[in-house]
Amino acid sequence: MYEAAVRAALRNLPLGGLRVFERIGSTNDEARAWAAAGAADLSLVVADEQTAGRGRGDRTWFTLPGTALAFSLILHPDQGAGMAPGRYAGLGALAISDACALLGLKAAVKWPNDVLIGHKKVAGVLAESTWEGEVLTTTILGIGLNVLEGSVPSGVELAYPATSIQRELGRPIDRMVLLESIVSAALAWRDRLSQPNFLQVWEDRLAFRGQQVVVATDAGEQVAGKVLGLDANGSLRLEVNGKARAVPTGEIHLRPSNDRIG
Ligand code: BT5
Repeated sequence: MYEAAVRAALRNLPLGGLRVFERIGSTNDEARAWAAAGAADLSLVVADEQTAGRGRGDRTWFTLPGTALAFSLILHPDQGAGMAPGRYAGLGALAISDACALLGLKAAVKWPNDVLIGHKKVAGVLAESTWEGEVLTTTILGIGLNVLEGSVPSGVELAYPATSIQRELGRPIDRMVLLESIVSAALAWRDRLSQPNFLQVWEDRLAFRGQQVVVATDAGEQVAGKVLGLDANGSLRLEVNGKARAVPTGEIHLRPSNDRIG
């Protein structure tokens, strides 16, 4: 039933292949294994529920059945796009924010990989790349989105306040409509990944632009500064002590420095 609905929703999109699961560990893991076994460009893995969904590092991403979207798109970059691997998290975030805009919801991108509505996290993006030497061969673009009310994890401590599309919209919405909308926006942005306009739009949608933030790396370094924008690789440009400094994507957390996020 779930699979039939997914296939019907995506039938007009030029996907390389499609695998649909009622329940899976992580769609990114499935996509990575499929890519290693020769999956075509633009192949997609979709699951109703994840039992071992992943965020960055060793963090967990919760995907409860019947409520959310979890999927991973396999991208084999051409050399042009391969020059900008840091842009992939942005690609996912822009596609999600486009789909939100179609519903009349204004979403902001908390660099590098979260999508916020009203300062609360509604979606996360996990872009994982595979390299052969210097050449980027595959990027798995994983997207998790809280759609219905029940998707917002309860009883667990989250790194950031969370919300769902239903909560922000004030009414439930068909997950399949959103799935089609996000995947089709991702395909469109993928063709524009190397263009300056891609960065411009990503920058325009950045949360906390012009504000003081603290960026903390998993290595324990803390960088405080004002958000200026992005550089060509998708690194965050901060003004630190009057000087511009680029913070590359990686194991990084960003918070407004006054911590007023609710
Ligand atoms: C992310 O990591 O936000 C990336 C999440 C990517 C999930 C997708 S789902 C499809 C694909 N398959 C996977 O296995 N993963 C991808 P990060 O910025 O590290 O944030 C993780 C943190 O978000 C967790 O430590 C929790 O605090 C919080 N979190 C977990 N589940 C959440 C949810 N459903 N809604 C809001 N916050 C959540």
